Amino acid sequence: MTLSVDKQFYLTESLQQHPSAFIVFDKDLRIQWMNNSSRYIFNAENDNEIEIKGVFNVTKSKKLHDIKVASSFESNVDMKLRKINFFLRSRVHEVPLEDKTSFYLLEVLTNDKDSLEALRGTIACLENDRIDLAYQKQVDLKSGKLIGLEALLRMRDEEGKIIPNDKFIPLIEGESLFSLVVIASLEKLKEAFKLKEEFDMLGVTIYLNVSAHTAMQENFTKIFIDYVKELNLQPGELGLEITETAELEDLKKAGESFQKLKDIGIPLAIDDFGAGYSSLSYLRDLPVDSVKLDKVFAETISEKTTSELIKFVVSVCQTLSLEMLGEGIETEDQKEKFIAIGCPNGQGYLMHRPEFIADLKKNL
Ligand code: G
Ligand code: MN
Repeated sequence: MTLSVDKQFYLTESLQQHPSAFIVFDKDLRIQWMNNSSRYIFNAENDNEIEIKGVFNVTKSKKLHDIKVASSFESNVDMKLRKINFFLRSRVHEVPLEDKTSFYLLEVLTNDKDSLEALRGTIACLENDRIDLAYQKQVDLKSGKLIGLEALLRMRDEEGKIIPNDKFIPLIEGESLFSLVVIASLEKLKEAFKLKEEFDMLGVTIYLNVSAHTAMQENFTKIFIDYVKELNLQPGELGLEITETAELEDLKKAGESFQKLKDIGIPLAIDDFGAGYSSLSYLRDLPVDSVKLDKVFAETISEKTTSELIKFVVSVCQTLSLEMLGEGIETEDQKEKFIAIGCPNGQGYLMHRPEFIADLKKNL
């Protein structure tokens, strides 16, 4: 099939109002046209705010120009949007023209409305410095001693209101854009390490949440290795909580990435254990140091089934030499029950509500 120049015009015109984001570029990767949806996501008035720096065929991991492309292929497109660089999962369609040239139609793969909204919202937060962290204490339940701080991502909308994490994160996890959120978080996290020096919090681990999906991204481990070096962090000072909101296909590969992190002294905790996708196979395939029991268990700890399940996890952790922490502890009664069952550590509103750095500083 070839397309005459006027038909090319009609094709692009018909995509103008399409809900998916489309960008047209030529063989030299010059952007020629974007539809309204693209302009919306990237908040771009002008085509020159976006650059396509490379197009990588996902299946063959080759550059567009190295191979004879099929008429449509899945691709990672290396993009620059104003000042930020990221890869975007896309489908690229090659459309041959009558004059034997082609043009290329990039279709952003996250194309349901919520995903596009998440993409747009995240880009806006990144560009406008609307990414912050709140901190919640983790304690030894018996003594109350501070053992860790969990840094919780807090993104804000244009009006400064907190965007609920489940609105964006599950939808952009695994996108390279999410690595930029991690980088922005690490920048913010430096404030916590400063605090750590000021307040002599030896032995307190500061945990950041990441998804195993994010960890699968290349460069991801490098970001952390560089960070640990830059801040001269000692083993155990920075930890990661591995959260999962989607099924992970290649746990083994994730495990290999995580091993590299462990090797530089970053302890790993399985987050929300026992709920959603955070399953027993995580304990088998990921080199973890601790287990954080999902808060549903705290909620129903008075029920026999729940307390038996917690006992089971306590025993698994003991056998595998893993630390264990109960999440979502809101009452004295829940806390006492966790202690009685043998869960050593805890976190929850009873002990501490998440606070931004300035307030945390006052309460240390
Ligand atoms: O997935 P993860 O466990 O990282 O999520 C932690 C979230 O749970 C945070 O957003 C935090 O504000 C919230 N949280 C922390 N402690 C409690 C608690 O005691 N009860 C409830 N309902 N939520 C909590
Ligand atoms: Mn967590």
